[in-house]
Amino acid sequence: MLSEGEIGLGIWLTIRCTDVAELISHLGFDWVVLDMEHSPLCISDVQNLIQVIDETKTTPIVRVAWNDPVLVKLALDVGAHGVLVPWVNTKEEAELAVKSVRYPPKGIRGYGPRRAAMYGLKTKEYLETADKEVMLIIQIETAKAVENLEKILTVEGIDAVFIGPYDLATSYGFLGDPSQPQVQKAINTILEICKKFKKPAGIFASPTTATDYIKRGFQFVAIGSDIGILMQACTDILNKLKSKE
Ligand code: 3PY
Ligand code: MG
Repeated sequence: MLSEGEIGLGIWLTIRCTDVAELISHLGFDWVVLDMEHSPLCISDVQNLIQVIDETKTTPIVRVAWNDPVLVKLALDVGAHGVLVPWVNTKEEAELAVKSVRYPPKGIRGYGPRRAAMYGLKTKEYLETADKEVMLIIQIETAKAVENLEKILTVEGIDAVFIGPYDLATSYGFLGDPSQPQVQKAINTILEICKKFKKPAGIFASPTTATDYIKRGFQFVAIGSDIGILMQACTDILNKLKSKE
């Protein structure tokens, strides 16, 4: 979808429940991120959630807790179709992320594709296609990463860039507030550099900011998280009903 210039809509999954993942993936999201950086999802939760998501057309991407080959191979071995690697700030860190998702000789991914290769039923097919098909998305979410972005994007093997607006805002001195003009300026800079390098750019948004980000040229946009949208919907309903009393 991204290579054909289409827009992909996604959502963050953080709730440790297959029912929620099943419902969300049947709703028609193009992709979901199973968040292992800021949620209680552990690797067995992630495998259970991917098992239900795989019944749908939604692509399961795992955000690993850190740019670490050990965490990346675990996520891929339970069947993630791609990984989102947080806090990639330098060219060297981007090189590490690329190596983590590729088998030797291109990379350093250890061997053991358990569920990804359907427990041995599809080993040959998986090994022939994994390096090509596993998607690597790097997160750009600090001022340092913005400064280094041109160098970072010279690294071969990065499929897409994703902005973490909250960490980005925090690194510019605005804790958790991406609406600040300086942060929005940095977001535009990232978008321009991605265009120059022909890399699809994505961002974590909300139901209210998603449209604006799509208009500005983001190709894959998270409309928020399961828990955030649940909280907002319940709050809105309660406020509406209570104000009529
Ligand atoms: C951030 O905003 O920092 C993110 O990582 C989005 O999930
Ligand atoms: Mg972040």
